[in-house]
Amino acid sequence: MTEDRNLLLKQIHDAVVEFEEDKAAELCRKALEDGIDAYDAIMEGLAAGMDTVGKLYESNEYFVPELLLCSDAMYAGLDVLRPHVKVGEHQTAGKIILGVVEGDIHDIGKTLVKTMFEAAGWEIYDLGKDVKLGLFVEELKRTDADVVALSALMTTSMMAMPKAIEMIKTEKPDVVVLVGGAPLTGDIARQYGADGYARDAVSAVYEAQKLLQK
Ligand code: B1M
Repeated sequence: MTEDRNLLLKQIHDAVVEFEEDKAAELCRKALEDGIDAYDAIMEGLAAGMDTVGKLYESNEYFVPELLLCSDAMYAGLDVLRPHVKVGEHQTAGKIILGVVEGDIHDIGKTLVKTMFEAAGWEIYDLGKDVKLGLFVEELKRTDADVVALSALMTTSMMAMPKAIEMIKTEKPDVVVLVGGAPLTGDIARQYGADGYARDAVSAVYEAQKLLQK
């Protein structure tokens, strides 16, 4: 059983790496039929596949066109799995604004973060990617959200975060600002003035919840 599970997750991984969009979706449906937890299939299949893709990119075996095709395969699988993701049932939902900061178009991680908040019953205002900093403030004024979540995938784009946090806190000092993305750490988040940092999509929900309860 464990072997079958691991084989299927590996096949999902491979479908992303080999940019086989239809196969990725089909295998994800099979994973659900076989009773594999949707979140595990996302993380151990689809996200693990993107991780390998990243390594192939770094070693110059894959280039931008391959990355885009792999992202399409990963999204095809995510569309199947997303409605089935379960998070702890005792969460109290809130309102969250979510976006990738300006200059950065990497939105796969942000989409996973969104998925987890959606599954936990939060009201989400997704601003997408390459979001101008002022837009976070505009959306905060409009929605009076409890949390603003900023994602960045590049060491260059993450430098926009301190400015964004300052602008957001000026508008609403008690709003919780959460940051995440591969180049960030808890230390950097603190230096930037964020209230919290999460290293992955699941802990983002728990961190937001914890900070709101403070
Ligand atoms: Co590019 N890219 N990319 N890329 N890309 C990276 C990020 C890079 C590290 C590759 C490399 O050089 N080694 C590098 C950045 C280097 C740096 O830091 N300075 C890079 C570069 C340089 C670029 C371009 C400049 C390339 C070029 O055009 N010359 C360009 C950027 C353009 C721009 O943004 N202005 C570019 C473009 C692209 C594609 C469009 C082709 C594609 C993105 C497609 C898309 O997102 N729709 C792409 C991809 C796929 C990657 C890699 C291969 C994979 C990123 C990814 O999706 N990972 C990446 C290399 C790598 O990571 N090894 C790379 C999977 C995803 C699930 O993980 O996003 O980390 P991640 O999300 C995690 C956590 O970080 C966390 O939770 C998620 C899941 O648990 N998390 C949060 C994320 N946000 C969070 C927010 C939170 C909490 C947790 O709270 C708010």
